[in-house]
Amino acid sequence: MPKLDAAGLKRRALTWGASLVGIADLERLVGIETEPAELFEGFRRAVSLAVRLSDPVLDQIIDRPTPLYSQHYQKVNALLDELALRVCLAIQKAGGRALPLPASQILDASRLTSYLSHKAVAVAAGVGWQGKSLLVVSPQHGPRIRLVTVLTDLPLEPDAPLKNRCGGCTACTNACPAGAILGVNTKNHYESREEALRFELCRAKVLDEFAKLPHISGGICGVCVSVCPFGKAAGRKAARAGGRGE
Ligand code: B12
Repeated sequence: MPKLDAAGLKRRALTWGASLVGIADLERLVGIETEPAELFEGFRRAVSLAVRLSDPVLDQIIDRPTPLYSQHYQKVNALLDELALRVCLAIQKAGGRALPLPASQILDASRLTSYLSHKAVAVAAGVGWQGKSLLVVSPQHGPRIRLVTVLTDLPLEPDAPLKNRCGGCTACTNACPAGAILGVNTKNHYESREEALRFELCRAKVLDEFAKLPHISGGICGVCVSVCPFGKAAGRKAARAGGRGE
């Protein structure tokens, strides 16, 4: 049986098109909502994979989603699902069990939830911190990443979570077209999404208004993704120098 360790799996995922990869110890995620409740049974780790979005596509988003972003969103979701499948197959070939979860499938349309929160996994896997926008903000690309998760029983070396670096920034709060982001910081993660977001305002803007715009499919907006200084070129430079938000 070929041996597969965390470093080897990460190397392979990066060559398949992942931009960031982290490993979460499922112990860190005990108690999060999953569907079904026993989703983690028989698994020990979650592999969090992120694909970076195109900067020019995101830079065009000012106060609503664009048709270009709508198309990009679908293609990135397809790549994420393929990455999760490839990681699953590599783990199975090494003798492990692996469960790839879909990038963007909504299971409960009234509560707007899925199998599990890819953001919670990414935070536990050290891919980024949970920002005031409720999004995962990575040091390398800010929130300009989309996420997917693969559960496994392989005892891969887990990564450590990152420190929140939003600091006093109010960019997402000021820009949100729904006025939904409260601007409350969190040290590790929010206990409920209502702690960070007037959820109903976000939902109504995205699903009742933006989803009816021409050439826009799926529940997309992108404004809080676009404005985050960590995702912009200048913010990335400052983040590398350790200067922003600390
Ligand atoms: C349903 C859904 C929506 C709904 C509801 C959004 C919401 N705020 O919950 C709607 C359609 C409105 C929506 C909007 C958006 N979405 Co959306 N959405 C999802 C989806 C499919 C399911 C989310 C879910 O089940 N949430 C359930 C709640 C309860 O979980 P949660 O808020 O994520 O986390 C909770 C707990 O897990 C816990 N927690 C969080 N972190 C941690 C960490 C640890 C260690 C622990 C113990 C607990 C913990 O606290 C939270 C509050 O209870 C996910 C994909 C997925 N499967 O994750 C994408 C996802 C969250 N969406 C995403 C994006 C980008 C967006 C939009 C920007 C739209 C767009 N694409 O342009 C907006 C942003 C809105 C916002 N600021 O939150 C990305 C986020 C990427 C990132 N960088 O963070 C995801 C992950 C899709 C993806 N595959 O990348 N979305």
